[in-house]
Amino acid sequence: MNGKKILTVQDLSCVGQCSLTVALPVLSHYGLEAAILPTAVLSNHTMFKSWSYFDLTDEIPNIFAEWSKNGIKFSGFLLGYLGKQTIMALCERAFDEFSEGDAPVVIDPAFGDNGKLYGGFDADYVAAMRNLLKRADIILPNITEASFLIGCEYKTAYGREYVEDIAHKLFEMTGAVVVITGVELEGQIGELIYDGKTCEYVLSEKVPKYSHGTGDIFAAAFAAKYFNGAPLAEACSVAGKLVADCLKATADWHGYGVQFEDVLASSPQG
Ligand code: PXL
Repeated sequence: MNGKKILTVQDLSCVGQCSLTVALPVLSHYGLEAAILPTAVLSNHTMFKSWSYFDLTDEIPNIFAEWSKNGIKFSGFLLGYLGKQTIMALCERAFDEFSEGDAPVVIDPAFGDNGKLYGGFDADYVAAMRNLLKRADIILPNITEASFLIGCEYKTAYGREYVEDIAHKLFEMTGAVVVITGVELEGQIGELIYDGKTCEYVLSEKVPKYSHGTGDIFAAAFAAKYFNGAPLAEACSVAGKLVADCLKATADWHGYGVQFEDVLASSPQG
């Protein structure tokens, strides 16, 4: 236990191996105290045929009031699926009121994949996210989210120039270190890290399987390693390997998230 308390802000999907049900075990595995701010309670995530959605915007100010009274502060923030623009304003309040020193902020925009927005999101949500990302130290968009954020064509086949151009534009837009996830190049998959000066790729074997929820595992493991002091490339490579191992362990019939439990239990901690 390293004593760092991290606030992760995401939805609580009761079923579906995503968002908080992934972030909590992963952050704990890496020795961080995981505090949560649930943005909404869903019956299951939105890749199912239907879902119920209970938005928690109205409750969050009450939670904040108690955190203030109890002097609660966090050493880092990890944001995932937020659901509504109203939650974004509350995240900004959380950074202002509950940050221990200059606690780093990692934001996964978590609004789309495979060239499409997730159900329930629209252009206004993307515009609001553009603004929120300015408060981040590190952002973790996939290619879909990056293309919506900067308004460029979404491509499935591309070269380094396409990815690096996106990274430059996102850096200009947000001022945050950009980690583009799910970059597929030369038969491999991984990330491009751009810190405003240099581009660094962390690519490895592509497991030929798609599963929902891989982005959430990646974000939680990446953020945990980063909050523990790992260099960004190492955080990417640990998180990327975890995702690959989890995908391999996931049964073909499974259908809703990656079966990460056994892999996480046997992977190195800290
Ligand atoms: O994995 C991203 C995610 C998180 N939370 C909810 C989702 C999704 C993706 O569809 O629906 C509720």
